[in-house]
Amino acid sequence: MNYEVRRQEVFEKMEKKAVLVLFSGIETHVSNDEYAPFEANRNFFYLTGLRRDRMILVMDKAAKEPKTTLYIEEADPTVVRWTGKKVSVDEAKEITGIDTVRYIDSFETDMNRIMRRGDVESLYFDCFRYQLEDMPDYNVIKAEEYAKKYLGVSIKNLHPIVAEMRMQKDADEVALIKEAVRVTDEGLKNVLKNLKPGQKEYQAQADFEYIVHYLGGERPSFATIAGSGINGTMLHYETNRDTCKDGDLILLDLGTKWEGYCSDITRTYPINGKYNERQRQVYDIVLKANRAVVEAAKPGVTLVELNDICKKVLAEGCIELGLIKEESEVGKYYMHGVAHHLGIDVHDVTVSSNDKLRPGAVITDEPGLYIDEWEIGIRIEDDILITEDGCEVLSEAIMREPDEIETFMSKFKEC
Ligand SMILES: [Mn+2]
Repeated sequence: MNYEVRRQEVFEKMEKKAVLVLFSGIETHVSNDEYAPFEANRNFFYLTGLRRDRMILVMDKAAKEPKTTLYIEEADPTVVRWTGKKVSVDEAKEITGIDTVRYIDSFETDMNRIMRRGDVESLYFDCFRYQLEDMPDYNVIKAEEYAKKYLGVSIKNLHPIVAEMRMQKDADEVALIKEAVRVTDEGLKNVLKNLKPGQKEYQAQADFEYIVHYLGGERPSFATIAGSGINGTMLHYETNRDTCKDGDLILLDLGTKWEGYCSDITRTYPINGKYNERQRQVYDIVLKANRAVVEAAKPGVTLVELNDICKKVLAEGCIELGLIKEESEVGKYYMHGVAHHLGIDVHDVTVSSNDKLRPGAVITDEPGLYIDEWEIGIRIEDDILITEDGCEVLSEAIMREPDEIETFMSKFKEC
């Protein structure tokens, strides 16, 4: 990964007399001595390749020569004994390409020295907040601290600058998403090999997640959804405690995290190995919508337009099945968007859903129909890379044709 190139782009987009201060973050306390698994600030990871806590990236554009400094924690032998190795100065230099790496205890003094120069007019922090009612992120807390400490210096938000960059993936990033997709494919095959009436939804989840870990994925990229029967109609069902019944479908929405990058795939399988007629009719409509989005996905198109194309196919299908009379009623059976960006986050940064897609964008393609009265929930989700003149389905190899799925399942039926 060329983190140097990314930082250079940030330098160019920053105002002239500005300094960027970006924290990787600190662990979130759960209770007693338990901490939530650490997740580094995504923009910090994007600009450095590092994902540990207590690191700080400082990019000083106001200095005579623009200067980048990385601060890391010094390895304390006692802490290392209990919690494992820390990144060393040499490793940090090697990964990030930053020449100046200093220990974190000199950060405050260094910052004071920079601010005393008197030439810094603005400070950039990652001020992103998903929802205002969320607990403020560590970077937001720090931004507020500095705003109070250095009155008269304006606080700028780094997030839109990096978000814009993160929306187009480079070849290295695409390669990582492809790996995440490949592991997900293997995981889904393992689910299919074992799927049978009477098993629990959490067992399908376990069959998938075993492969994720066995093949070296970091972890599932989000809480695995394994919803059988009516549970398949609940969009973010993740209880996974019910029994898979003969004649029902199971909807599996899942993914793998691979070196920081996510896949996000959904497949809907017949628990007993065969789709019944009605399930197949609904499945074919959803598949048609999935393929229509693949046909339409290219530079210049927006996520909103892709969703309109998807909705039209689903609506026509629902009219044919007698579920609705007019296209406008399709919202009764399809209530989410067909696509979102995918990358370091499963729902990756998006400046606006009305922005025209550019080459390098990686998005999902996930039409679905959720028919409570028939206890049928079907979603077919693929991951797509926008290319110069169209798109590449990164998950093309993951079985989605009903015949192919049935044939595959029949090979593993107990005789
Ligand atoms: Mn998705």
